[in-house]
Amino acid sequence: MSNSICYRVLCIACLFFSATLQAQQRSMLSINSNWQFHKGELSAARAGDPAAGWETVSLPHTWNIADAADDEPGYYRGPGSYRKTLYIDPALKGKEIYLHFEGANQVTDVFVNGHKAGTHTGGYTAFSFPITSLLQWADSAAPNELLVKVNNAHSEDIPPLSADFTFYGGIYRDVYLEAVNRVHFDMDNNASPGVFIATPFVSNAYATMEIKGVVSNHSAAAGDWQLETTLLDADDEVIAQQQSTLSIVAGSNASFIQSVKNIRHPRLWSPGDPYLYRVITTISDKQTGRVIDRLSHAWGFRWFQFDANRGFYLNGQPLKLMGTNRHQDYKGLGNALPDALHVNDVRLLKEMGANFIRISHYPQDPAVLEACDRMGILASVEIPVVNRITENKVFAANCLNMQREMIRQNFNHPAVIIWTFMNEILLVPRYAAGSAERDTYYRQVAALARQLDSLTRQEDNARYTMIPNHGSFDLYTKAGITAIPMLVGWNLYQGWYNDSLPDFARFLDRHHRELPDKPLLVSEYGVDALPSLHSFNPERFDKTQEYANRYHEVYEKAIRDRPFVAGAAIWNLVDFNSEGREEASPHINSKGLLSTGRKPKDGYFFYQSKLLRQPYIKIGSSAWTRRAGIAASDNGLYCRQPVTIYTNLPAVMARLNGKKLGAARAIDGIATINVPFRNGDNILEVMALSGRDTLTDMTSIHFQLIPPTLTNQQLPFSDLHISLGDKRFYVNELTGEVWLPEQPYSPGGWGYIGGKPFVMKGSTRIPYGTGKNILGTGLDPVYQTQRVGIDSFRLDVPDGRYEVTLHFCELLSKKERAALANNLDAGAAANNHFSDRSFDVSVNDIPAGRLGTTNYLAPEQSYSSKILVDAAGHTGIIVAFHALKGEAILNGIEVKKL
Ligand code: GCB
Ligand code: CA
Repeated sequence: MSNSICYRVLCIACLFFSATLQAQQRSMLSINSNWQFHKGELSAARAGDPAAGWETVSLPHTWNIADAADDEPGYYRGPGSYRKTLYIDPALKGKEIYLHFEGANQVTDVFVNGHKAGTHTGGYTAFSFPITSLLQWADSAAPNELLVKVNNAHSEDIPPLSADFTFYGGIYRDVYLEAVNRVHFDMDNNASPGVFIATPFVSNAYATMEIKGVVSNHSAAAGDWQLETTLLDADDEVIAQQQSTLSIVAGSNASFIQSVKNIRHPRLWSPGDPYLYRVITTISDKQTGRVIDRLSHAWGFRWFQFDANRGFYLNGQPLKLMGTNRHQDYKGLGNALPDALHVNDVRLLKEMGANFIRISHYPQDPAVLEACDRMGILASVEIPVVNRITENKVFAANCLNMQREMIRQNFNHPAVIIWTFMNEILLVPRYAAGSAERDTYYRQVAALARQLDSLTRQEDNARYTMIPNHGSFDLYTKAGITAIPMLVGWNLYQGWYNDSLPDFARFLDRHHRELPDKPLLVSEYGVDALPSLHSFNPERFDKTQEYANRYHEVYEKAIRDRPFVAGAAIWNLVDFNSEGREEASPHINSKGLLSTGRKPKDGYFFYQSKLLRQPYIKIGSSAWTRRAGIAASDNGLYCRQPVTIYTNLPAVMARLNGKKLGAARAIDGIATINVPFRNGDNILEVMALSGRDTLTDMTSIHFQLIPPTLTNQQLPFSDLHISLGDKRFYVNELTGEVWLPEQPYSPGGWGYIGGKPFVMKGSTRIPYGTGKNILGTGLDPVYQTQRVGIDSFRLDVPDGRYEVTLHFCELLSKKERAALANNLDAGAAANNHFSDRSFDVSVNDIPAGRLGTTNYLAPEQSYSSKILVDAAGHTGIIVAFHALKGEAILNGIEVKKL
């Protein structure tokens, strides 16, 4: 009998035993259904009373879905209570019962039958409390009252203190009831599995494995137990086995180490072949052989190394780590996602061709790392110490505790290669610049960083440590922060928040020159992109898809060209909620490659074409299927606009409505075709040859073609939407209407007369308009830009009846207006943008309101008005402005023929 057959027999025997004895081992039952939730201080009323503010909910749950997305500044941060009646199966009598929470934000108190079971601090790590002694037992399932108080109020003692994301409150991950025998693997170690797998040596030829853990004997008697570790391959063949005996006195713990030596020719785990073995560890009764506890973990054999000159190596091969960061929230769900959506994100990352994820800025649902193990994505995980610290012992203890929890809870994931802590920790420092307190503060930050780093190395000597800094090289090197971790991460936004695009590469080279021994990762780089905003002359901070594309092209190349850059993680895989953000998309940080509902933007396709090994072709701006533009001439009824095609093949050919358009060479993965769009639907097909195969993609783009002369007979006027003070096209995703950038009036056509675009004085961000959240509208980009000092707006439309909608918004807050009024120098006063205003508007001589800062134009509040007018006598539509005080303004205009 060959060895493998022998093992098979053994295995079948195991299966037989495990089937009959399953009930005696541990059980883990989710208890997500049928909770009662009350927002606010605990109400005295019994759960189930809607009048007292109790509602029935299921977990995962958060109480901030609505208020994190609405226009009221802020969101509820305070207490919330959950109650549930637990019916404990009488079959569990004699077992030890634990409640296991995968995560609740951020301080949680758990009570069972009125008695405190425990408190947990921190919103992103798991916790588990023994509740056996608090339970009531009966012969039928006995009711037990569970009360969970959660509080997401700000605390100076708990990280994160400040960060660019929303701290959704609630029990937002799964909760389990666990039952174990009195003798079991340690259940009281930071909600970890109590057993830790390491592979001290791995090579192609052989590997060693070490299992460390603790067995608890909570029974009344001392005894001997058999401990066994079995390594199975993916076909359930036993590869190795290790046994030992453990004697433990009653009521105590015993630690153990099992070493499996000489695992021959392990099949290595890698992104290309994420091969998983299974490690099964059991405790059995020495006399009867009965299995009393059993843990099962997937494990992959791999070895890795970071080098300051040559980058990252996996299993002896160079591998550039390319991937993204990831936040855990989702459109309409806040942070309360079902597991499947977490897994879906990892799949989307994998399908992009990525091999790396920075799980930022906090540990996430266990489903994420499980998916990374399975799909072959290398990972960094971190605790949420972001922007600043508090200089006290409690804060430090909370940081250290979170780091320990994170490491122990996630230790058994082969995907993890980096433990991270402290994101951009000098971004929001305390005390005045240059003060002695500031210096002391910096020293305290460095001291805490050293504590976290050494704790991490003690806990796990096989992974690397990393601190990601913001792009202030001198600040971090002088504060000693770059010297502490094994890897330095930089979050770089040159060409976005600061400097220009080429400064990114300069920064990387500077690190390599000045810190030649420190391996470097670009732990973040990214750019806001709204698939609804487009420009053919993109500018920094205009939020257009096109500027974002340029940014990614420059960054990707700089990273690719530098072998010393071990890896890079785009900020972010997904758009995410950051309640305090005012943007073209309020409350959303739109640097994701996918929208909050996981629709891909161009960046996603761009990286697919760069990272996927198989031939690839994709038409860019897939969401830009509604376009508009002005025809070349009144006879040439088409409008040429560029369309980007992502491909890793040398050239593409295109067809429009079945007719050949010609070919374009792909330069560094991108081919651009100038498409002569006709009015209406345009079917665009692109193809590229890959050996004998032809790859294709196609799309249908609806084009609203506007003739230069609005009375053009061939293209009768229907409607126009124009954003004043704007250089971008904006697609209203709800209605499909396309807003055009403004243009000056020319006879026969349309446009403004007089004035200039609004510019936010002193802003380093968008070069025109503002990024503020405009209240009372979903058309923020239209309202955020404005023409100031406008005399009139004319459209030489044919005679007929029209609906004209005018959009206005005062773009400065009261405070800004006051500040500017006080500081006005002679020059500024002359072109007085910022004084109070009052002006009359009329449309074809019909009064359309006296508007001003004392009536409808409240700061940052949208105001729009619709008016019906007739155009007659071939004079079209004239919207006239007459300023009484300050300057007249207009933010947007829509004209529809009735
Ligand atoms: C960063 C932060 C991240 C922000 C990001 C941004 O550097 O680490 O939390 O969300 O920049 O978009 O500004
Ligand atoms: Ca506008």
